[in-house]
Amino acid sequence: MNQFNDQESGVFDDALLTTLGRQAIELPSWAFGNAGTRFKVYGTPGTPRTIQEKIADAAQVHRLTGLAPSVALHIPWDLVDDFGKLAAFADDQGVRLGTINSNTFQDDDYKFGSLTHVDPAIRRKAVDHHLRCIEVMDATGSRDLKIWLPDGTNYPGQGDLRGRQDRLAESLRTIYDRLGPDQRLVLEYKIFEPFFYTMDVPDWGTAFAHVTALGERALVCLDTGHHAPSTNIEFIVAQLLRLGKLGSFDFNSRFYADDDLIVGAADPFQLFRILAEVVRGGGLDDGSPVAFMLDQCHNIEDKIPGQIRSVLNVQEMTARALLIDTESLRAAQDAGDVLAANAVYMDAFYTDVRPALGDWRESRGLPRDPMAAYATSGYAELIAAERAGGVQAGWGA
Ligand code: RM4
Ligand code: MN
Ligand code: MN
Repeated sequence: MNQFNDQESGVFDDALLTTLGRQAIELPSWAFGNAGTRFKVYGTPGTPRTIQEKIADAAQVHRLTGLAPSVALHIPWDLVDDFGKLAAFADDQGVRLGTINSNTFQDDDYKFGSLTHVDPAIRRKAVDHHLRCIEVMDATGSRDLKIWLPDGTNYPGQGDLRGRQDRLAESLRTIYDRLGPDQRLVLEYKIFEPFFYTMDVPDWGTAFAHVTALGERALVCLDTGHHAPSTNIEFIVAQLLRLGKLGSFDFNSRFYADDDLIVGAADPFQLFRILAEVVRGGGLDDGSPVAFMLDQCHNIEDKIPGQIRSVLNVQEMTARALLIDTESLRAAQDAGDVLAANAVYMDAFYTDVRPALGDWRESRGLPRDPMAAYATSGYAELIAAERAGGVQAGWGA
């Protein structure tokens, strides 16, 4: 018997359901556009042509799961004349606008760096782009500015590694000082790509150093696809939560690199371990500073069901993580009983929570099986017909 789940009846305790009820997973606008690899981008019937159509599709995910109340924007991909009007449109669709993601990875001027560039004019241009993103946040009411920098080098000797860090710190300081009192800066790290010798924010330690220097409203964004193979990601989660500097997740899954596949699809046990540390570290507590977002592309699968599957994967592994019998686990850990402690952990992971989650969804007026509900909703056929003309949105447009 564990503290959340009456094994005999197989139902969840109220404490678990209250925690699940708080869960919100933000969807990326760019997941609804056509994506692919550098070899080919595949189209899908009904793919959105505008940010408004992306928001309408994201709203279907929330309507069927109750898990995805906000949509992250990418600037300039989702640039519009009136963000206040776009926020009102999102509200009409039953969702709100969330994280604003900057983009310095598609401008020729940034070939040798953006916020780290040796030329102060280029750095100023990159800083100004981020100040424009904050203006968007002011209009949308967004809390988080997400900065993922593509800055890096391809060859030893190409750049002064320490000088790049100093310029980065100075640029981030200018951006951070522009934030409003309720706004945050989340700095995302990535071990490689687009550059292969060094990235200027390659790992959690570098991101932690910079956000610690900036102040309390600067935090780290952990993208689950941004680590070297065999990295213990849940250790980073535990450490950043312990240090009070885990701001957000970009969830996806990978087999080889930053594949941006459906979260949990490659390794559901890793997702469980990550969420177990989130639960243990208070990341799902009321008032937690941790934001949960998907950062994925759907290259060959339909986008809306791909996003539904993703948020359900996170919910299912969260429910399993909440089933860990923490009292028995602590007792076994303190006793040095390795196998008993591992058994407590695996007992929760091996619990099939889908029937209980189905019951819970029905109790909240949601479809028991959101994937099946979408498949029979007719929405896919509707948008394929409605959007037959026009130019489908690509990953970056
Ligand atoms: C990067 C990183 C950023 C995302 C871009 C599109 O690998 O994950 O979060 O905005 O991709
Ligand atoms: Mn990301
Ligand atoms: Mn990525």
